[in-house]
Amino acid sequence: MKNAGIMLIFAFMLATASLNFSFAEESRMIRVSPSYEQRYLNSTFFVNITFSSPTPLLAMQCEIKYNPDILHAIEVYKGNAFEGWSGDIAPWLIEIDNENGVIKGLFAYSPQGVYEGVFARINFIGVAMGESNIELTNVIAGDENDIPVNIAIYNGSIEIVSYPWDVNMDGSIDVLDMIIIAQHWMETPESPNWYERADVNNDGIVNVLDLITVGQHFD
Ligand SMILES: [Ca+2]
Ligand SMILES: [Ca+2]
Repeated sequence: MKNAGIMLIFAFMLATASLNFSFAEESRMIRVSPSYEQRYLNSTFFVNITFSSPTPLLAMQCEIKYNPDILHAIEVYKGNAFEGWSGDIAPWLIEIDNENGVIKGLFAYSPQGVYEGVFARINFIGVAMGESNIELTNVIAGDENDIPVNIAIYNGSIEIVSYPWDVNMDGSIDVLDMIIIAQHWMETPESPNWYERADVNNDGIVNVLDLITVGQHFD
């Protein structure tokens, strides 16, 4: 009876040990945040590179890839997690290459180690319609015991869409958008030349209300 009790405790300890282990492995991650979001053409926005780890990380580095036909990176900023930042001690290392869609030279470190937070913030602009992956590559992170540590990578994507009132999707809200509405005047989804984008307010008919919506958003 006593042996059975000990066996039970032993089995329980084994089970929790393996649980802890798998939890630790899965919870150390670096992540593109947001994982997916829609943004408007010609708008600027931030993408964060965040991380979390069951052991304090002393340092991290990575590169970031994106589709330069859809996104351009404007600037990279230090996150709130680590103390030291490549942009502060070696700004010449940070390279934003909007021809090839890659950001290089990002690293950060803290002597006492950090568990989680924002590694870097990237300011992008959407330059064309479509979806771009944002991929983390050449990720290296280290804690007190291991360099590198195993770390799961979660990439993200941004889809660039246009405002409904940018009828011709050229990034400007002007008289050209009004002309398209005029070309489809009083048409409905049953009309042979129905053009959904001309129905800016999405009420099933192209009329003066659509003109007003465009006019309210003129550049
Ligand atoms: Ca337009
Ligand atoms: Ca309408």
